[in-house]
Amino acid sequence: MKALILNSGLGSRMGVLTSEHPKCMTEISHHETILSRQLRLVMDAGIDEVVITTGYCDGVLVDYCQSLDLPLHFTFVKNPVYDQTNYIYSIYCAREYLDDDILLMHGDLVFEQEVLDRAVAFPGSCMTVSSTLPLPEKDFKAVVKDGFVTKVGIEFYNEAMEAQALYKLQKEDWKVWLNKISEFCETGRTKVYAENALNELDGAANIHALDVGNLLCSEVDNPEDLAVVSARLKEIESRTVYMCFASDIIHGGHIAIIKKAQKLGRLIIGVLSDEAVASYKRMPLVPESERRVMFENIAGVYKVVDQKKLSYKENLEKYRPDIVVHGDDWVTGFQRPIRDEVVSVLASYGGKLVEYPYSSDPKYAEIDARTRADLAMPDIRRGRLKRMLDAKGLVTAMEAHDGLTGLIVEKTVVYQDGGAHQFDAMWVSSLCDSTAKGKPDIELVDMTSRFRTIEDITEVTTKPIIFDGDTGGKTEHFVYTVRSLERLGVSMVIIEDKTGLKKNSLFGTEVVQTQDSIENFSAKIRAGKKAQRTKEFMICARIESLILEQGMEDALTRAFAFVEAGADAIMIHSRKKDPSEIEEFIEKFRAKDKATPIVLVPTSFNSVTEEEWKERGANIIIYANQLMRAEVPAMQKAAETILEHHRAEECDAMLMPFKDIIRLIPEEM
Ligand code: SPV
Ligand code: MG
Repeated sequence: MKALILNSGLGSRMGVLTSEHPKCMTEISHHETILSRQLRLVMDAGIDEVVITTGYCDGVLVDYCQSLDLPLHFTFVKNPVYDQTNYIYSIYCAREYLDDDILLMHGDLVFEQEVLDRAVAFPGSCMTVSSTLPLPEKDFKAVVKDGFVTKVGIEFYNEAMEAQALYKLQKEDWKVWLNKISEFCETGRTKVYAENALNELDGAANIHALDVGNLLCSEVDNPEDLAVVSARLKEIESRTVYMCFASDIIHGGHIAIIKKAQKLGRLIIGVLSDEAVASYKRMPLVPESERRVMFENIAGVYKVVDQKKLSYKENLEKYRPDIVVHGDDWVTGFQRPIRDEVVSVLASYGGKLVEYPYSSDPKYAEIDARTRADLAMPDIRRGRLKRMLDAKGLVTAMEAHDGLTGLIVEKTVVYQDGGAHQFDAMWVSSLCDSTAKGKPDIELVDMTSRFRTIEDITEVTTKPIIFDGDTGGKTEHFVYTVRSLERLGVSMVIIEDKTGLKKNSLFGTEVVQTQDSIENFSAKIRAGKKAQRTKEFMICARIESLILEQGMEDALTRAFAFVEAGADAIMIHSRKKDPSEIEEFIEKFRAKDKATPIVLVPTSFNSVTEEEWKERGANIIIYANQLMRAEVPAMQKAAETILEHHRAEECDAMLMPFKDIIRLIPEEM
């Protein structure tokens, strides 16, 4: 497509403003003239061929265009009789260069970007009109019938709309009109508008009316027009546009939407906090502070701010952007409540939501898939638990004892309040790992086998892993375990302060269990920390004092001693239904230690919500065995039903079709 800009005229109504140059060189803002603005917008619309008709002060105009140093190819065509003819003749002079789709505009037209974008994107030929502006007395009006412009001139009032000489013309429509223009000029009708020729076509050129409503699209005929248009531009240029980004990788799709948004005004980018990103998709690979820098360095971004929550409300009320830009993917689906809130906040102050089609380009999906694959790698997976703790304050982990349960923890999502809720991490429980193998939870399943379980899980998932290390075994063995777990990409090992034949804590004092001494256990922690090679791996000390009824004081003394020995976190356990002893422990521990993460396994004391635990000062909530306890009765019931009926038909209703189970399994890693 070529742009054709008509600049031959005298512009005499501008007075002294056009004494030394053509009207199009009049300044409309402190940094732009009518022409330089037109050229910038034409360029942004992807057009690089510009034909300019000249006449009055043609040398000044040509020099000016060249001085702008734009990556545009110019063709200047002088109308030698510009002072005796109208622009119909200028077009005629340029006809040999106009063998393409044409974006035709008068040289004194000032319009905003959206007007041009809409014209260029319009599927057929079109002329810009406004159904909302009053009909002007002396300027162009278009007669519009069934959406088509049938006549253009200053004399039409019936079925007419205010119209501006900005056309996007497809080659075939333009050819019909240009032939008529030639016919006019060759028969001496050169003092009329080019539209007089159009009016004789009787609809042979299919020009649609493109209604741009109140968007700026005005010609500048005199100093009064100039003042009005300059004021409108000032207002347009101070418009702010808001977008929020959760992405940690910027690809071409993001840049394309950023560019579109920048055309609407000064772009403010909200960078979604790590906590909010983690709550709706996954812990970002790149932390918030780094993501800020990424966006700050994109050319033309006006400001980068933090967006703490998924909800835009706080930032919209603070920055009051004129426009919010988003992909149209949130019109349906779980983000809908977030969008609804944006719409209502914008409505409260007259802002507007602009949605662009969401790019489903497979190359962006591939980038996403590659990022996910990276998340599974040991070095990337290991550090994420610590970062999540820092970002979210409270992290949840669900038990996984094989690849399939790992996939359930990885993929189960519940959509609530515009967010997607999922588990942050996986717990590789000694109880469930042993039970899955039909063995008691007495450190009988050896480390080699336990590591195999971890590998089964890591092969198909990406979430961080907390490993139940039982007692950690002998200190001399524990140091090897630490290194092996680091290599496997595990984020945290929890070891309990018991010794001898360990039994599961849920048996409490019903079985013989021996608590380790503070000295021995502290030495084990110290040795583990010393053996550790990666900086993010964590060793958590689990205190069994409440399970073994040794009292609160003992629990607290041990907790502080183990932190002193280097424990990165403390797990306090209880098998009481009543959460009060755990609450008391947290309160007393937090009175002295505000920072060390507290881990809980609320299997028995399960009435307290995650939010309540967070408020009290807990940091990791482990759901230690619920998946195993859900699968065993379901399997038993299926087995019994088949035995009762001597066939499988009755059992079918309680089973999931295998094709649904298979959906969980990744096709390729
Ligand atoms: C496990 O899941 O193996 C645990 C937690 O150690 S508990 O069973 O509550 O002791
Ligand atoms: Mg255990």
